[in-house]
Amino acid sequence: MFKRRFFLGTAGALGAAASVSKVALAALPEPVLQSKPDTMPPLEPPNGRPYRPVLTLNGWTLPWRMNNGVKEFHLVAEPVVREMAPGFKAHLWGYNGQSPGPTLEVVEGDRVRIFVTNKLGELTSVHWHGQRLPNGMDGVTGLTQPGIPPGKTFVYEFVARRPGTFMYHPHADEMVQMAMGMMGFWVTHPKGRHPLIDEVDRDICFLLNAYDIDPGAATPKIMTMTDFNLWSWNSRIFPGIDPLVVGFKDKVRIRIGNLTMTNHPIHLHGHEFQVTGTDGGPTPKSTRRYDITEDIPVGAMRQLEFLADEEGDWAFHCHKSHHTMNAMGHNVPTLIGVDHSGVASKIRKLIPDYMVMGERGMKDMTEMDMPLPDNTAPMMAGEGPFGAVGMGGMFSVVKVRKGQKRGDYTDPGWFQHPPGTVAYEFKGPLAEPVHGRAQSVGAGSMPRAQSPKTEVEVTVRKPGAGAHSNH
Ligand SMILES: [Cu+2]
Repeated sequence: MFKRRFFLGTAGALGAAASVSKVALAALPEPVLQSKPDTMPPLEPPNGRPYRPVLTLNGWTLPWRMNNGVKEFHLVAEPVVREMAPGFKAHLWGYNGQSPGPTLEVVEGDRVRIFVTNKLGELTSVHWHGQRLPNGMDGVTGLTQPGIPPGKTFVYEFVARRPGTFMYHPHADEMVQMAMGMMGFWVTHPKGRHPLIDEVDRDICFLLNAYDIDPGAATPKIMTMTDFNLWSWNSRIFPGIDPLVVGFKDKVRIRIGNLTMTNHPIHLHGHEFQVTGTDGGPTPKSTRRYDITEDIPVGAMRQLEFLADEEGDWAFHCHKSHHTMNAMGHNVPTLIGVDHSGVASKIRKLIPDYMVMGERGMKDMTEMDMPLPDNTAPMMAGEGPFGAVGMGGMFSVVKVRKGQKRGDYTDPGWFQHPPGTVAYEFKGPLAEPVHGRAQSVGAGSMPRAQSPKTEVEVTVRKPGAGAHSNH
């Protein structure tokens, strides 16, 4: 009797131990990590309400676990090494192995439980930017919750009440944690047909972010307010940003969130889009107009939608020209039109790596074999089918292709232009310039009160026809 009890007891204890560990495992979904900066295919929902998933540019969607009808995710805030472009790795902070963190995808009405484990050396929290939720789930350290201490895990739980495009980021030491790359995307799909949300063939999302990393260094300078030198999409810089691959005649939605400290006029070539959604949700149809550039304010999301009905490789970029360049010194005089032939070779005898910048413009730099410090992105790069593209930062290509199968985002290569449809060189004789329009109708809006004794001419350095023509 005693013996039997003893054995039962042991078996019971073992069983209990086993079930305890199972419960412990069940309580916390195992964190899924990502080690690559590649664009991962959309995550088809294995359970729950169906939807057509998004593609995260140079990113991925976090798998979840269903637990009694609740979608459970596990985010791990931690230091990460992010390859921002081939040959250039940055030491950032992020979630689950990458910066930005994984995209969270749910359906309107889903009950969501997110475990957040803090593997940083300081407090953090996660704010679910744009969500309707109980105040205590809003993730503002000190205001709606204590910060998550290092090594601890907090649980957020709420119902995804409205469909749309959202973001998440810390609300704890934001200046440091966001400058270090802590942010992620969130998409809530509508639970059925929605009058303002169209079904699309391609749904692509990414965040705008910015870093200040000295050439040769790997860790962002966190005190920077305005003078960032790396303008990135999902912590990638051109030419490291993947193309946006779509099929001919596809309806395409691009969702963009801005977590930098300045606005970005995002510009698409060859098509007109409509803004179908903002932070506040889907835009009323009466407000929609066609456009080709949309300024994305700080802390805001925009959904751009267009019909991809022009084949080709279409540039897609921020229209601030300094945002399509990578790290560079800003205190560089404009030397356009200045002849410095022979100067560089003299200086190079003293400073072996010296080169003169930008005699004919800056693009020459792309094609020069300039030695770079280790772990530095070239200021301008990219090798296109017609030569150097000379870009950096927030630049990519929308590739519109016939025969690109639904769900296939693999790079189809360069566009094969039909004969006679590429700009070409004119080889005839050049005509002499004529000053054709002699009579003007404008003379300023008012006479000026005082004039200088002699006329002043601002000296503009223009490139001459020949290298020595302006001396
Ligand atoms: Cu920009």
